[in-house]
Amino acid sequence: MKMTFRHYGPGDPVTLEQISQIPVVRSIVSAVYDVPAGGVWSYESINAVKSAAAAHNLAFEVVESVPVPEEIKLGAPEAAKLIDNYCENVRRLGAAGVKCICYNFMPVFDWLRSEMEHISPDGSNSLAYDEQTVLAMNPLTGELSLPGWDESYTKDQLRGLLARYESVGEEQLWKNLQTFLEAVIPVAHEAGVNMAIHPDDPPWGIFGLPRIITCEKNLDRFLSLVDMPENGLTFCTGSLGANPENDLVKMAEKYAGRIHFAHVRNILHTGERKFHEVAHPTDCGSLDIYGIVKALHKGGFDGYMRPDHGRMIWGERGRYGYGLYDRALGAMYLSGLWEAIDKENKA
Ligand code: DNO
Repeated sequence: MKMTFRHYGPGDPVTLEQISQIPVVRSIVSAVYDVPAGGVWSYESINAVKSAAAAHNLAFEVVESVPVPEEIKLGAPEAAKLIDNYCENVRRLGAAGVKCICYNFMPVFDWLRSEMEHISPDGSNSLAYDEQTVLAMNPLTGELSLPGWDESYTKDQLRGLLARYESVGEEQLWKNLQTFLEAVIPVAHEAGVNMAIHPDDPPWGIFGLPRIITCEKNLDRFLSLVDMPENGLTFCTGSLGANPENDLVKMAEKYAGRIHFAHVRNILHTGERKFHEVAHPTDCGSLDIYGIVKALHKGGFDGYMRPDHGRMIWGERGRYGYGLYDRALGAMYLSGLWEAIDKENKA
């Protein structure tokens, strides 16, 4: 297991120096942010991320994300050209030493939350999701302001995009995903890169849009679309765990060999399709983080791990979910679990 930490580039209030001072972290997880989705990343920009990390003794082995443009998810006529661009990015990143690329296949909206500063009794705050609140918002009136969503769409563009998805149901989305994988995975194989799809967050359809990377049955189907080791998963416990029917301990062990990247965080369920994010340890939430890490170890997990969204604690302000302090505590907790489990198994 290789512990990593996400960094959003030069504009991130969390510095590379701070990350390098977390004792267990050896690589950053980052991306090139100066090219819109669908474009080819320049060698200069890729190398700039790499050398900035190297200046702090950090590797740059994981990219999150190379975004998949909507035209690919829609299976639009421009998809073939955009898939070529995507393949070129995979080649360039492989050549630069990147070993793992995280991406997702969620139509229009990336991860969704209804509240950015849910206050806990201890004064910390975190991200929360309440389906009732989300459904009461109309994405077309600008009421919706969500962390993972590209708000650069104008209302008209968004209306147009949602209309184009009206004819794309789950089965069509599966087909478009298969077309994408059949082109990209052989290139990833050549480039020495593992592709790791991120599950949908939350793992169910929303605003009438299909979502398919949601549960064990669908992960089985996903892995069989192109049955090569490079076609793998980002095992995001908070995303999959939003549905209590997902047995994460079972899934962690079952998929360990195809999990290239683990996003480990905890959430507390407070109602039907209602939860908020909590500190990483098992006792703080509804997910058995110890059981999950143990299952990954048992399954032979050998990929990258990162602490995922943290709370805002100690007065920190910054990018929602991506402050320094609570994620650093998470990195320490997770690597402590890993060390103990690993040593017990070798004893
Ligand atoms: C949330 C993240 C996601 C993730 C993308 C992967 O914090 O895990 O935004 O980066 O969905 O493409």
